[in-house]
Amino acid sequence: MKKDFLWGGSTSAFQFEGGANEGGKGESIYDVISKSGEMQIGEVKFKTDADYSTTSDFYHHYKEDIALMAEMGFNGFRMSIAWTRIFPNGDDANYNEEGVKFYNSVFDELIKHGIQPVVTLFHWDMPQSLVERFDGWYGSETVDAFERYCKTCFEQFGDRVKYWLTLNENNLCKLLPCLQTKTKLKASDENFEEFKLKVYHNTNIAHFKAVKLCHEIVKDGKIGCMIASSIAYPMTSHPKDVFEATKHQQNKMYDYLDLLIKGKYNRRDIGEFDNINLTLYKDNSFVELASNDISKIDFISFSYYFSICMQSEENKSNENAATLQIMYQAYENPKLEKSSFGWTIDPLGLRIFMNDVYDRYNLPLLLVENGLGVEDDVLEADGTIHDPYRVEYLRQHINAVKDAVEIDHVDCFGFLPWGCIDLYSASGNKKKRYGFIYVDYDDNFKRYKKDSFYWYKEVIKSNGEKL
Ligand code: BGP
Repeated sequence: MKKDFLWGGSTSAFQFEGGANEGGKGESIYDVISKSGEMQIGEVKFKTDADYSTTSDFYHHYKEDIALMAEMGFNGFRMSIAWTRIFPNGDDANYNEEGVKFYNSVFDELIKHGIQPVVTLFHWDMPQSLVERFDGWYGSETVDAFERYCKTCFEQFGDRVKYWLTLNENNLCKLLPCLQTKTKLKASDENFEEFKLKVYHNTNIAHFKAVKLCHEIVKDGKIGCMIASSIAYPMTSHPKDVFEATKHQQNKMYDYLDLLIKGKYNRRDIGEFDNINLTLYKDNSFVELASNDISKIDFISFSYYFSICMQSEENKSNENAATLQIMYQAYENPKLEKSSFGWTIDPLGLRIFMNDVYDRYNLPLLLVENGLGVEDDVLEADGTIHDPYRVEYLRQHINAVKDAVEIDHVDCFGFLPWGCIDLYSASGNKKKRYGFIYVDYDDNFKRYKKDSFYWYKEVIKSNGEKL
């Protein structure tokens, strides 16, 4: 691996930061979820006991956490900025000084320890006030507010933060357009298509505006998109299954990347707009913004956890829906093992994806989410946590990245696995843990080093040689 390869970990504000009632922070949609104890992903509503207002309390533990990261040898750390800590209502007249001060301290601390911050501008925690007033991303006012928020972030932090990511996993926006809106629609609702495409289009304007601003404001700054990689295999060699798998990858990944990188919607997306006579994509200001070189990303960052299988309805050979069926309408791969959460374990799928996406776009890659989330970690009486399953998962996946880089010559410049210090799951589960560091939520958020901590430290020290 290259000498300056970024080794580290990854988090998001709403899942890791806590301190929701401090420092003048405004309410985000996750604070509302914490209060109501109810969450909705797509059309599925469920109860959650995850209190996102505290989570792992990075807000008060950042110095200790950054020292632990430095001890492991991190030279990169992905986090997100909580929009509501900078603008409590999303679009206030002035930014919240306390919020800016908090992130200044975090970035200073990271730089002091030789850790390069990689910052996501929007990791889903939409200001509740924008949801109430403008229906979140459905309203163009939200895009304007986002632009101002980004400008503030670049101006305040751009002297130290050189790697930026725009919207987390926005390739899933068309699948889950109501995640950050007040309106909740079912896919079968009459106006769903229109709503979905307007939300999608607005998030894309927001993305391009952020990229442009970053290039204008941050000296030597690099900005990328962040996508959920979703490698799909055909269940059999039947052409209909192959077609389903191909279609999935187009719809869920490549149509989106085509827009961001080529600067215009591809024919399938245009077909969707045309079907309901929406002409938004033809607006001059959009065409100009999207096609301008200054609005083009510098790299592609992505998450990778599992692969899925697709099959055609008429040719069904496997009735077992994957756990992620709700989202992807996918099926279990009979050839692969699964984690206790039903996610397939497929390191080769990671290498396949990296090759595919690099062949298509020829842009550097940054892996910003990967790892094994389980409820199995046990804090022993002596403060140790034995997690060989996590080491095994990561060993296999780091090997896949190495193969992609060293054998296939893919340009990948970092590995930042998810939840390097335990945090709350995005789907309301506080017991699912990914970290090298255990957080005791029942005892003042105390931190403990897991066995994987010492293993990862050696991996980093040897630049990926000692696995
Ligand atoms: C990604 C999100 C993260 C994170 C991760 C793991 O989709 O970007 O926020 O949560 O998935 O998923 P989970 O939290 O459900 O284990």
